[in-house]
Amino acid sequence: MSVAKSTKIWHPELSNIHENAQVGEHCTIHSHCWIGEGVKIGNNVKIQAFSFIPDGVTIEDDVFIGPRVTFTNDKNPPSSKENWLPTLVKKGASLGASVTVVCGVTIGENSKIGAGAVVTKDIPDNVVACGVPAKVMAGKSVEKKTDRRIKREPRVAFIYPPNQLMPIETPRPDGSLGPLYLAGALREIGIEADVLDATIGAKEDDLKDTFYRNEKLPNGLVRIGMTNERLREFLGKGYDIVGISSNFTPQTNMAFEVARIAKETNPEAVIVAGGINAKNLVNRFLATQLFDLIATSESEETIKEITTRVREGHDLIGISGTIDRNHKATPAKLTTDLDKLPMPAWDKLLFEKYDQIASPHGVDLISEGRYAPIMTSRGCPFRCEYCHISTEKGDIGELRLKSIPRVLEEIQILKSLGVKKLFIEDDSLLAKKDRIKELFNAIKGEGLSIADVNGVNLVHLFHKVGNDLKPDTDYLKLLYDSGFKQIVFPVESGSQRILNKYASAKLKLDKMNVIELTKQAVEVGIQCPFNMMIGFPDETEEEMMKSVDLAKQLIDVGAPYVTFFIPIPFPGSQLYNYAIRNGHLKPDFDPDTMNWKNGVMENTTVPKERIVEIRDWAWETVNKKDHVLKRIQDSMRIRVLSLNN
Ligand code: B12
Ligand code: SF4
Repeated sequence: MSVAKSTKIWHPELSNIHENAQVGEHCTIHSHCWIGEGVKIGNNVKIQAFSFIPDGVTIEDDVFIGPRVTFTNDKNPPSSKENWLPTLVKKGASLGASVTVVCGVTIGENSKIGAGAVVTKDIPDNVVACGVPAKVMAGKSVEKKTDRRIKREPRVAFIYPPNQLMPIETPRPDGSLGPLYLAGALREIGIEADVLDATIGAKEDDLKDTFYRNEKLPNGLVRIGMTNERLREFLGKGYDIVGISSNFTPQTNMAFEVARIAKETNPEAVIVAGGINAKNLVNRFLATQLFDLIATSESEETIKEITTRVREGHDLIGISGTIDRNHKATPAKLTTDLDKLPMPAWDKLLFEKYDQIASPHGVDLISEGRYAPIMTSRGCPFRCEYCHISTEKGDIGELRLKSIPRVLEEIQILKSLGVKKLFIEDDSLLAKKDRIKELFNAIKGEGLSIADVNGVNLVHLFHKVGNDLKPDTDYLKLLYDSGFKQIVFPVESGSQRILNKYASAKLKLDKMNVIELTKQAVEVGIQCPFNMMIGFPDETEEEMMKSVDLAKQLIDVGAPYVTFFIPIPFPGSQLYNYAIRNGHLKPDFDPDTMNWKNGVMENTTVPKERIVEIRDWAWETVNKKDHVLKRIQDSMRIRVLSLNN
């Protein structure tokens, strides 16, 4: 432990001061105190008996901590360390006896907290706060006016950055839901934001200059979407707030590029990033010095708060669900009632452009009419190691459902915009069978086609017959009748050990006969391609072969094709934490390489080069020749289109 010599610990044998804690000069620590790993305590700090100060707490100089003061560091205990939130007590603050501090807050300079208070929010400088939860009773308010005050309504743009792909990858347009929900939220406070999917471009852009433009980048990837010059022109309209969505790690540098251009065009603009990737690479994002805030959660409320602050000329300190430039985190408020979410601003999607590019989710070049993304729920009951949900339990990973009337209302809006095909983007669409039955019975008559490529878990397609689990044919029929012509089945692996260890044991191969399920689905009329994953850190070749064998059997009974993915340890997943801990991934990994067509992890049981070989061999061996050819042709066709244009 690093404790300055001038510091007095009254009864060292009765306190627990972790060896990695730092305690400055001239402090006093009374008996029975717990000071955890990584705690930082400045100079002249007084800590009275029985205080609990865990990892994540920083206490600046001249602070007084009364007896029995309790700090916390975990909002949803027990959760893993990455989810813990830091707490800061600023210089000269004084905490009375038995104060409890809920983690993730800052207690301002020279402020006093009355005995017994429970601090749940930031406390400004120079105030007195008391009560449960602690409220400011006296002193000045911290909310400083800034020179950001503007005389008109703030102009806001949400940008989905251009994409950079491996040359063998097929580009797909990304009419992402995130920016649409955020624009919908701002509508509720009277602000019309612009939404730009930079892979497609703005109204005046031609697809040949955006989606069908292939620019070879020095990193070996191919960039699709608007050029920097066009982005500069677009951002030159003078936005006060530029929100950048970053869900995908391989796109990280594209998000930085957009932020750099936004900063260059308007140095005064507030630049905010959000999305699964941004929140999990927050240090990298902030290290660029380009971002004012990183959103750390679902942000419908957060974006309203940010915009209101800018509108009123206030600073950006302590906005819920953000981390600011000083790495100060303010917890988000979780939206549990999804019916209260704003309506996504689908009308801001440039449908006439998407109409020219069929399927948003792959290489389906035959257009089935206008499509749009929709979500009927958020979160998932499972927690697969390779998915961000695995670290978000107790938070946005929890399954939350929209009511049936709300979903039907959304569908009517989409129909009024000419949408014919819904892409359901739920993490786990079928999780509540009765609800889905009710929903799909209601949708049946709407004449829509439906596809789902993400959120189907096979367990929900079985039902109990006596003591056995059998494919639920009536359910499959209902799905078909409601418009589901294709469902991607995520079998993930032919090895039960791999399924148990990495995929929430969500499939029990001995109890759920996926061959039988495929037969039934095909009979009902549902096309069911499968996804497999091979190349987990400790997966053996033998286990991979089990997946290949199962895949062959699935093709034999009518699956149109099976895709083999190599698991990528995406930031925010348990697999990422595991990979970093066990030397499969370096903490300073290059996000440009985090592509599922690559073997990314080092020191795996089967070396990554061999995994890539097996993946390519498996794909060609398992799938029918005409499918393999079609995939290559489709992807070539897109590339050729772009070359011709
Ligand atoms: C739908 C979806 C898709 C769709 C559409 C993608 C798209 N562009 O929208 C399709 C099927 C195409 C897709 C494909 C893939 N996907 Co996907 N997909 C999702 C999914 C399930 C939902 C995304 C979504 O629309 N959410 C709903 C909206 C409302 O939420 P949101 O975007 O997160 O936005 C909210 C907040 O994040 C925040 N926010 C977001 N942006 C911003 C910006 C600002 C300024 C602020 C303030 C806040 C903010 O506020 C928003 C509103 O609450 C997510 C998992 C998830 N639950 O997020 C995975 C996810 C994004 N996909 C993932 C992956 C791996 C893939 C694929 C690589 C899979 C594959 N093997 O092919 C491909 C790659 C596609 C590509 N473009 O390169 C990973 C990404 C991991 C990573 N770090 O890279 C995720 C996180 C799932 C996982 N495994 O963990 N995907
Ligand atoms: S079932 Fe899908 S959404 Fe749910 S935790 Fe697993 S990978 Fe994530």
